[in-house]
Amino acid sequence: MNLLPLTPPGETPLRVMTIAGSDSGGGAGIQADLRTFAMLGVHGCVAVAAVTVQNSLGVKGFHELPLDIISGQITAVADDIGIQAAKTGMLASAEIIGAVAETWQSLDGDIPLVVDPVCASMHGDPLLHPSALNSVRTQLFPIATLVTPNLDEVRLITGIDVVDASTQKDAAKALHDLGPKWALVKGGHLRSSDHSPDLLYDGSEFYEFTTERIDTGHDHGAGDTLAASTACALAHGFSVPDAVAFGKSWVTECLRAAYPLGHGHGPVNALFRLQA
Ligand code: PXL
Repeated sequence: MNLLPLTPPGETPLRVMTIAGSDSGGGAGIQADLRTFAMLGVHGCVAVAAVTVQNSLGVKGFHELPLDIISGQITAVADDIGIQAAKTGMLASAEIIGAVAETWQSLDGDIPLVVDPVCASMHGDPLLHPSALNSVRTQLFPIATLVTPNLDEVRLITGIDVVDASTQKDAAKALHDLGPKWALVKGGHLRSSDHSPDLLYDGSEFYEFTTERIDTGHDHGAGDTLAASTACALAHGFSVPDAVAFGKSWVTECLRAAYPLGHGHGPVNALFRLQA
């Protein structure tokens, strides 16, 4: 695959921020985002929103950080270091979403923001209080350049059960109606057994992305890695369709190299280029 342009040694790379949750098992969340940022040659910055207690078998609990600490991380970095793109992941509560949205809107410039509306872990453990869904719709989506829900998140946010190409289009329209510039409906296990069709919509045109499906039991962090790599491409000035195409190809390679870890689900592997 083609990688993103790299920065010469000693020069400052582009800066991309993740506003998300920590995964103690290292597979998803901030840990996955930083691996992808590093492997794509950008400088990763972090606003920790919550700390999860988890391993490969599931999430045992989480602790939310104080709102001023979350907002403070974002403004401290933006005011000094500067960021060219960001992504959100696990934001846990309506209060955190409100603080992140308000802080984001106070920043100078029109910085691309990828919103991955994380609601639950792959084991079904909640990562967002159900009472926060309305804040996702009314506060988080309107500030997004791109939203990247999976099919479970689409159902929770829009009420639409995506079962075929037509309902996938309906969902893309319903998501776009909530205010993001672009909506990506990730196909997951939809339609075909060896391909994973994702549908991107900007309010007027549909773009379909079909990449090879990699069937692995180890796909922890796949959604985070797609959003993180897409944010890196946006930082480089890619158009949203080109950035999504790049993110899809990056996560496909990470899935191909996924490995077992612990007694449950292993993670996608953004370090695949460092291996034997
Ligand atoms: O993959 C979604 C995700 C995001 N962020 C954190 C997570 C998970 C899934 O478990 O733990 C912190």
